[in-house]
Amino acid sequence: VRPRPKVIVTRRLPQAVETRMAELFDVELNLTDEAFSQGQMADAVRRCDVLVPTVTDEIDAGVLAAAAETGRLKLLANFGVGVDHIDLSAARAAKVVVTNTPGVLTDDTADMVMALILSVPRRLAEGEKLVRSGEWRGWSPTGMLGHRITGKRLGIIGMGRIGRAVATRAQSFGLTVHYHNRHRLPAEIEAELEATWWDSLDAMLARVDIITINCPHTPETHHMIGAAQFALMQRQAYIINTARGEIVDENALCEALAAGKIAGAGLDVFENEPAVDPRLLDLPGVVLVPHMGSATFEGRQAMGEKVIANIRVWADGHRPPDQVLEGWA
Ligand code: 8YV
Repeated sequence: VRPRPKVIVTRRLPQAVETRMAELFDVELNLTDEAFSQGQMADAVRRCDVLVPTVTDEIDAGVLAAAAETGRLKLLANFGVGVDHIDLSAARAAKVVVTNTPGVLTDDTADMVMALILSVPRRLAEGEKLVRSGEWRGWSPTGMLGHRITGKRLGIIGMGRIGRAVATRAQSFGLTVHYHNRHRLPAEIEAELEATWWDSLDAMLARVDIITINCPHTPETHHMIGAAQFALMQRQAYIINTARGEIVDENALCEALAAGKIAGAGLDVFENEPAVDPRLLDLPGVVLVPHMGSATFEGRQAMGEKVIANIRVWADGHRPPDQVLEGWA
């Protein structure tokens, strides 16, 4: 009988997930739900076979060096699809396998993109504030006018699972779909999504009305949208980011919004979470939500089940289904 792997979970997970983990593994939970300090993290990775981190844990070369002192850590079973907080090449060098949770948060994140696409041009947050403040003086023919969604051009950056789920939703809202992706989609998928591919990101940015970022944060996509890109966008353009804050130069975004270079932004993610550039708080045309794209009961449960499945397959000596292959191939 194989010993049960020692699994350390850095944050609280849905109750049913924690219960199942306790049945299957020798699990240690962080009951405080406070992110580990550097010292706690170094201690944890020396003592476990499997670490279950989240986006709030920085698993850098230093953490992996601490793990290497005992050589016990073998699997980073990330709770989340994005793995930009993990140094993949250091993990690879240390022979630590990394897994993530793709697929199960696609629809929820795409729904959040649509919520922001609908909220920003239609000024939902401003309207809500008006009602709550008691300052609403009643309906007026010219009150609270926003911009129509139907017929606008949507530019999707990153046409993976989430980008495609956004495209499907966007079609039913009458948006025309444009996309920029490293690789062009197969013709039949392009036809199904009625999507136009742009080889040049800059060329697409200059032509679309709403931009949504749905790519991972990597060294290549870091600050992919900065001052030069905002300068290309239309004054009536809106930008939506549910991916990672670091893909956008937040300072350049604030400057572009303040200077009226673009019309607005819908942000679920920020460059220095949980800190938000204070300039964003005072700008009209901006809707801000706290990194909640995958925050549904169903989604977080499914993410936990994926983490468990990855650990079980790995513990059985097989390649886990969601092994992150970047840096491994
Ligand atoms: C989570 C996410 O909120 O999966 C991701 O990459 O951003 C979200 O699902 C969180 O990052 C989980 O670690």
